[in-house]
Amino acid sequence: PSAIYLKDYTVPDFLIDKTELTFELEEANVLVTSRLHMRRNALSSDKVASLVLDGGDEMKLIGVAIDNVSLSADEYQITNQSLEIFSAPNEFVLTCETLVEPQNNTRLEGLYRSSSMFCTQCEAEGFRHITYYLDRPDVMSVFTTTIIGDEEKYPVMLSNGNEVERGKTEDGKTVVTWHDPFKKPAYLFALVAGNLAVQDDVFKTKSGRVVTLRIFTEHHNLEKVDYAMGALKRSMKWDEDVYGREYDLDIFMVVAVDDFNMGAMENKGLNIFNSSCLLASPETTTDDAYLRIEAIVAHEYFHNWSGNRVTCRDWFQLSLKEGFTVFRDQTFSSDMHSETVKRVEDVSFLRTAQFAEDAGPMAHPVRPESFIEISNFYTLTVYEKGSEIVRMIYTLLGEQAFRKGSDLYFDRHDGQAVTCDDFVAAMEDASGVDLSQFKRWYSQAGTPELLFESKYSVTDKTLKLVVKQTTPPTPGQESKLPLHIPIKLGLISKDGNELESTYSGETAQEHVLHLKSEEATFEFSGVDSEPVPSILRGFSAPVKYEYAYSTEELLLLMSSDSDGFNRWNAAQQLAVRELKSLIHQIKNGEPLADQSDLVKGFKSLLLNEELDPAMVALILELPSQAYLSELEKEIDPHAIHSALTHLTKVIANALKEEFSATYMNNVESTVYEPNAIQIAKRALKNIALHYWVESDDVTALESLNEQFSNSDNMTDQYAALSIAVEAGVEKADVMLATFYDQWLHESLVVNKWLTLSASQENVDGLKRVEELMSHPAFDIKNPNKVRAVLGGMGRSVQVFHKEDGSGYRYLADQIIYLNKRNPQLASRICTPLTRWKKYKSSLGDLMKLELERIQKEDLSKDVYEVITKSLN
Ligand code: B3K
Ligand code: ZN
Repeated sequence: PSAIYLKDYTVPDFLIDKTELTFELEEANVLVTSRLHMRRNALSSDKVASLVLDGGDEMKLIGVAIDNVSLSADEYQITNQSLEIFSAPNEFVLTCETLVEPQNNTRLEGLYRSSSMFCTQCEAEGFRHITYYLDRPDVMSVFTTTIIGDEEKYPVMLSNGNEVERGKTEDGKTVVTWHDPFKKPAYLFALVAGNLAVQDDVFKTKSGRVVTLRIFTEHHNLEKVDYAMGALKRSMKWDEDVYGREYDLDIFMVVAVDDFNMGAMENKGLNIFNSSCLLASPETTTDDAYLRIEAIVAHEYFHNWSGNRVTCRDWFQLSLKEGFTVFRDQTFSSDMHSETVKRVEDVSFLRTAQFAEDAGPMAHPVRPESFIEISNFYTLTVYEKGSEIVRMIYTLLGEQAFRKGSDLYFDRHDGQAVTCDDFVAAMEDASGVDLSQFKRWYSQAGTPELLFESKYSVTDKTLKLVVKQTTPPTPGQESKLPLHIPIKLGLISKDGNELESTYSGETAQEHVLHLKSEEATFEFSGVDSEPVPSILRGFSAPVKYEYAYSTEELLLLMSSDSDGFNRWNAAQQLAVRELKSLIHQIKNGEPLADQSDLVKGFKSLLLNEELDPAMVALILELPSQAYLSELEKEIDPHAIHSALTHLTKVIANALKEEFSATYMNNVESTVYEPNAIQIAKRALKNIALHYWVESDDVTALESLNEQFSNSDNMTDQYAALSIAVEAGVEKADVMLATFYDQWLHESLVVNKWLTLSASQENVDGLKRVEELMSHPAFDIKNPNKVRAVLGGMGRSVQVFHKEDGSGYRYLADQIIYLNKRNPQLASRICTPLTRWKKYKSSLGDLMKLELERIQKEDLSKDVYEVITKSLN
């Protein structure tokens, strides 16, 4: 396999104005006929005669014709990735007939079957597995799709756009034709057929058009779509209010499928969802899942403008649509719920997972310069860091200019396939802000590191803040240039008040500093007393930073900072310090500290009833194993795990009474609703229960049992079960078994059971994992189930990181098994092994051995790229 490069981009030699597709659905195969209205691209400099179309080797070409004249075998050539027609006219209709076998498609890209239905996944390069095509996003075409099938088996037959015709064939089959008036790249094509139930609704747009909304599921799931429907309507309204974007077709359809490689897909007018990201009911869905469903429904809907109406020129520009759309969905969720809570959750995820990616062998810029397999680049960097870039532009421009910029972008590029540079240019043109240096964020990989030092002068009442920035080297990028980094900052007095200060002529309590050079000094005057700086408020840039806060200063920020994000962050920093020193003690066989400065801070949080319970719950949560791993120079997973367990116990024992009282005070008797107030109370109640149980109080165990057995909602039941499993309480196994028996008919709940069962800490846990993988509830063809078990196993330090390497070997076996069957999934589950260099050598060496073993196989492009880059 070889890499392709952004620098080699050229415009397509041919264009496809119209695409007419016919699908004849049969059980054994599907005959696809395409009629492509093509012409030469006047902008192409290449005047070669031949036309090269993309196509996968599992398709069978039945016939090919130009202007209805069949081509003979010497007029074209098929390779395993393309169809070359040696001589093509300037303008013509190309007809292709291909035969595909969806029931044998285990890769879940192109046309495949999930349960009994037909469905598609075409992004990024799946369409070429349906028919030969110019499968690249800058070839945009108007699609008309006809589906022919047996009405009994496929009463529902859907494609993009509006249904324009319906009839019968001579042999009694149903024929449905869909037409999508908006031109689009093939990656946005979709087809669904099956015996599905539907829920209808309507949305009236701001200009008064009535749009039909339809959510399709398998019949037994129909009662689980209400929440998604509500989320969809909220998203449509929000996009009108906040971005002025109205929906553009008469119908918007969403379909839930069980077998899906990722979360969901924004096909024009016909979104397809992994059922785990769409279906919800109080009894089966946790609060977190409700919030995720709302965010994903919004994300896919928002793509209608940021992605579909304006799309990407090439896949290197993926963040153009993904980074922007993540920013849009994050802001939406923040507007629907709590801004601070949402920000904390997003940053916590970014710092844990994206920072780790940026420090690993797959590190790449938000706009990558090369790739072997594009599927590997649907990454946290492209999505989450990409969103942070858009957020920084928002910070630099301010709300109004940003809106002007987005209006200009949508206006200027409607119907086009464009680049990240075009996005930035629209922002610059609308605002007059110079973003030329800022654009380095798109091309430089790695997480920048900032070092802050401050000096206060009592006599002048000035504060000098010295900031240095560096970005560590990443594969292929040895040295980095300084970035333009917006730093939002406030100053807090020692008694906890916000201080005013004057910076660059402006007097305010908060300033945005522009760090552009490797080192800069910012001077604030009129600072009445020596302040504690509140740095990087709201996490105004995706960077790591250091400032030598004393413990007292962190406790002060934790209780008094007006910036909620930084209150949380101060608690995190304190916890990280204590955990790091515990890790150190563990590694050196020293006795472990049995006191914690966090206790004081946590106690005042628990006793203060004025505070937002959601914030308190977040602050009480210790940094995760994964986040601590990211921070460590050399990861010793066992030491990190022991440190976390120890600190949890210290806090639990010191605040037993407070946790039990907090638990009791937050037990709700009202009917479950996934609203912000209830979610917050449940979060606080359940983290209190977690500590309380860890204190080994017998009454805590009674409450745990009671909550597990009698909750009317999955959030509380699952919280009780997870706490039992994590704390290793005696009854954990019995509870797991009870849980399975209760929910064995609910596949999505069974997945949660698989995860928890696989994550149990136990040195012999691998046996359990093996049992789960051969359990009747398991299905290797279903990516959710594979991720549930292997993801669960990955969380267990004693199973995955067992010193004999058996955990790594087991994961490698699964990668090898899935490599050809589902390359996208196989490549994703490689991630934990790719970080081998960061682990202490006794573990890292074992991981490396497994990577080398995988490398010897005949690898798919997906797995090949990840394994080779990791071993480099
Ligand atoms: N655009 C899709 C992701 C497609 C992934 C292809 N491997 C979902 C989303 O980001 O909205
Ligand atoms: Zn997306």
